[in-house]
Amino acid sequence: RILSYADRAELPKIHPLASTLLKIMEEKESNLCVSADVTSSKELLQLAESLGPKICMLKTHCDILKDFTEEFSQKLQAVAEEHNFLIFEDRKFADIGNTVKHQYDGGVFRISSWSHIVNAHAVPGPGVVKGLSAVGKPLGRGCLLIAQMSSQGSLATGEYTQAVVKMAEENSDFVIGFICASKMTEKPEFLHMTPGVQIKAGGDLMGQQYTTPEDVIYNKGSDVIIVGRGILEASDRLEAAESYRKSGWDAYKRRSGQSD
Ligand code: UP6
Repeated sequence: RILSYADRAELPKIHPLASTLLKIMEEKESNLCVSADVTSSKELLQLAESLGPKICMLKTHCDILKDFTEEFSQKLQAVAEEHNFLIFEDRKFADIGNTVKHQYDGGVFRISSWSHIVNAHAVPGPGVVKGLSAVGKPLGRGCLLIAQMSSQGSLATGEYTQAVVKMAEENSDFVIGFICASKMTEKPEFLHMTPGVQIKAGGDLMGQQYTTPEDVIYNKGSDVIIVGRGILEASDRLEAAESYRKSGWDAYKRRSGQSD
């Protein structure tokens, strides 16, 4: 039997943002993060509005939008508040601290102004976390470190993955968890989020590999499923989102011993 999301939200050492997310998950009965990989800001806002009630988090790639504006980012924040989900900009920062500080805070996107959560590769060493933290920590933001990737031939394995976990544990004032395939640490303060999820296992033609919500949550012990094309390419996106939400939630209930 494992701690429930609600129990983990109350842990003494929990990061406030992780606690917020865990409470949202429990309240909305959703461990689903939709990956809103669309190229028009209007479509992204429509997605956020319609799928908002089903999700705990919405993941963006702001640099694939053809028409990103500050107004769009303000609208997205309003929808996130309305439907009670967090925004995760999947920027995958991977440079020296001083550079990522500017990339996070500045440029056209001003990511720190609208995204609750960002992520980073650990490959530059702890400086990348220091740089992001300098911007994000005063704003109450949080960061995920990429410990593993879903793509075929990923180099983020073995000792590298272990070193990422250590880096997260040493920076728990800003790092709230991992992008990973399975549970990385027994420390229940950390959140595990897994991309490469579809109802049917398989992959795409560019190395993506899929596992099922059940496998990710129940067998691998992750916390959040990240789903893009499994929902975006469905004929009815809302119905697909509900089916992923239910699969993810049922798997969590089984894993935490709250059902049979
Ligand atoms: N993503 C992965 N694998 C990783 C890390 N991130 O797929 O290891 C991201 C992709 C995409 C989403 O950038 O936005 O998760 C997965 O989309 P999909 O469900 O359509 O494959």
